[in-house]
Amino acid sequence: MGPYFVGVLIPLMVTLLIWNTKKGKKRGLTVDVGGETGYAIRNHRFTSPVETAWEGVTTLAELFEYSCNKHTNKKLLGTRKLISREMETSGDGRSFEKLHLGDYEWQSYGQVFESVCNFASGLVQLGHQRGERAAIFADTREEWLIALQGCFRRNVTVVTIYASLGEEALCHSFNETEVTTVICGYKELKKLANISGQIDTIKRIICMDEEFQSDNSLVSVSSSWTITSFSDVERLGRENPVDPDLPLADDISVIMYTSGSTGLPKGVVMTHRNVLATVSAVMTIVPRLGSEDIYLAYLPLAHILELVAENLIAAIGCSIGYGSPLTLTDTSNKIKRGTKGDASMLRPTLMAAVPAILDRVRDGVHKKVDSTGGLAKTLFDLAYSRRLSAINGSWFGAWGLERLIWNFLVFRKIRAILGGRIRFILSGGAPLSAETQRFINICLGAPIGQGYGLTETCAGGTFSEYDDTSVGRVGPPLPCSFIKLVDWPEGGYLISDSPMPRGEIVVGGPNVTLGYFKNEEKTKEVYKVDEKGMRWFYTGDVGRFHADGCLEIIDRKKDIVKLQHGEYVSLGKVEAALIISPYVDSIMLHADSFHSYCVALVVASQAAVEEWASNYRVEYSDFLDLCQKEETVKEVYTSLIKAAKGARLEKFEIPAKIKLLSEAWTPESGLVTAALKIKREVVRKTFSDELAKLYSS
Ligand SMILES: *[C@@H]1O[C@H](CO)[C@@H](O)[C@H](O)[C@H]1NC(C)=O
Ligand SMILES: *[C@@H]1O[C@H](CO)[C@@H](O)[C@H](O)[C@H]1NC(C)=O
Ligand SMILES: *[C@@H]1O[C@H](CO)[C@@H](O)[C@H](O)[C@H]1NC(C)=O
Ligand SMILES: *[C@@H]1O[C@H](CO)[C@@H](O)[C@H](O)[C@H]1NC(C)=O
Ligand SMILES: CC(=O)N[C@H]1CO[C@H](CO)[C@@H](O)[C@@H]1O
Repeated sequence: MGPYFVGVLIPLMVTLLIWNTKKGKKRGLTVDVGGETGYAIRNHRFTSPVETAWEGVTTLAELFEYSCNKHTNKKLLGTRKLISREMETSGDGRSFEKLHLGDYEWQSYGQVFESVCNFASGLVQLGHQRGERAAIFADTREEWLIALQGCFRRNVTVVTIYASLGEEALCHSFNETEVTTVICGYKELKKLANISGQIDTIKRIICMDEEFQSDNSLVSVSSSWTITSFSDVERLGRENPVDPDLPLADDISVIMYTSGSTGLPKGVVMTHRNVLATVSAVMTIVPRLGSEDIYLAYLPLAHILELVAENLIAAIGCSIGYGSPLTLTDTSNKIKRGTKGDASMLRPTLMAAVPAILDRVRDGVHKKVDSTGGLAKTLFDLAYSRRLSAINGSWFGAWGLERLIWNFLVFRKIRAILGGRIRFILSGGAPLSAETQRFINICLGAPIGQGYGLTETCAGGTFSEYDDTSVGRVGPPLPCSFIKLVDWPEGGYLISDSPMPRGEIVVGGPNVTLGYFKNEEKTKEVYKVDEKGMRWFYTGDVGRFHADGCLEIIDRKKDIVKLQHGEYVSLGKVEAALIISPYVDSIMLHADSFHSYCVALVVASQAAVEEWASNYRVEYSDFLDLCQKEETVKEVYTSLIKAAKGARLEKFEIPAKIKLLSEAWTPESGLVTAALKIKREVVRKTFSDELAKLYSS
């Protein structure tokens, strides 16, 4: 549920147009708003929040129909043809699935619209009643978007769930929303069959893959559920068309279950108006979004960022080509060697990414350059530093022959990794490090910015502008949002702080969602309606506003803990400082008001620790054994202290003791979210014995 950040890369062509953009431009302006006293900022171009960018369009269903009528013969959805699926065995005997994928096969706007109408009619034929909810539980693929729009045409609220959530969360979400129809893939169907006893509201399943028809193990559930294939639903609808039952702006479009960092997931209730406001706001702020653009879709559609992005792309006549994180580039894990990854096949102009993926691109390039060595490395380093200093002065002063030469000699090959035509990237999930942001700027040849939003604000929040080359900030408010900082005295953040006002970030506007499904208590806690009727969401994040009206996220309220003697420890800040140590893969600091000092759980970086062990001839049987050795713990601890000193942490902020763990924290283990953020409560619970031991010994 944490904040997520949106980064932007923009075409060189556009940078030309705004050649004369001045430094020190005001991007956000103060504004008078109601509600709690604070320091409020609005977008510099819009005095009141934007609600829709298309005249007369008030719902996502209308927007889609309008676009399909306008762009009938253009390509909308593309999926790669599967040529073959092979198992490959690696040196250590483990086997991996490798895919050989062919070219994209496209459906036009007109064809997709027909599928959507057929699906909507088919849903009625299957017996889905008015007022009942449907869930979409699947990886990102074209059927997902067709099902979504199909449901919208029948005013069916769609419940979405992260495909990576555990069984408990799944039961909870389906039970709470009393879902009667689930639209899923074969993989997800098997998961559901496992827990069929616990979800009794489900009556029917629509399966996107045909494999289920030959799976005998599903016989046991077919008594309680009717399972129909996606194509049969479309056929049923084609043969028995039903009139649409279109929703209104304030009808609920999606209930989105987000993987909270604590407890069970919460369903965020979004109206058509909410989502449309964000789609419109992004539309108005991104220049030159045109129908020639091609978007590579592979992030989870159950995430608001991807949902907004795909609905926007489909509204303006662009094409969406589907891929997956494991088949993205030519060297991706699941791509058969010698065949093309999604990006080099599609050659997209737009894509969304999580920082983890951009980090991986960066690391991959560095590794490649380092291993090549010699002239190539010297050339790369030189090109990089020349471009860096050019960018530092002004993005726009960076033109000319030299740039063209570097692009030709060095950066062209890097751009080819993502197909060579990328001009814009939306990046979500976590803050992008300044270093990666710069790297992507330089190597992809376009500025990248960041934005900030949450599921609760329907991804509305801030979005940095294309001509802003600073790093570490998330831009001014989107046109659909007001952003207000309010005092948080306990944390030591005040709007009267100098040189910049600081405080908890509160987001208001038509983008703010209705609240949490069936959870009035929690909703009341974080949503407030002011005397003018505007809804405000209290994010729990702490930020500060720069003089030009751009926001910077500096802390998270929940992550600040008071120690026994009253000192406040910002867990996130300390972790960010300590993770610099090369021995650390993941780290979670623990502090509470019963103790006067902090402790930390540290997941060791296997490569770094083993390298140290071999350098110092430390004997060990396996990695677990190595992590339990006192000398290893001591070595890692010493390096943490060094990192802490480097970041000038206070004594009470430095963990007094650590526990070294050998197993990585992955989304599958449930210890981190899909965006790789630590789930503190879960980690605390899982390692409660270890934590207790750290305090008792
Ligand atoms: C859409 O469905 C909701 C929930 O069933 C209902 O309250 C609303 O009136 C419907 N809207 C229209 C326009 O029929
Ligand atoms: C879902 O609801 C059913 C019956 O209402 C109940 O038996 C089951 O325990 C619930 N499951 C969860 C995970 O809440
Ligand atoms: C079904 O449950 C069994 C045991 O509870 C588990 O081993 C298996 O992995 C589950 N299958 C799926 C597809 O989740
Ligand atoms: C870029 O400029 C900032 C100040 O504007 C300076 O602190 C930084 O060292 C510069 N970096 C490079 C690589 O020139
Ligand atoms: C649901 C919601 O938050 N609606 C608000 C949208 O924004 C307008 C102002 O533009 C408010 O008046 C609504 O209350």
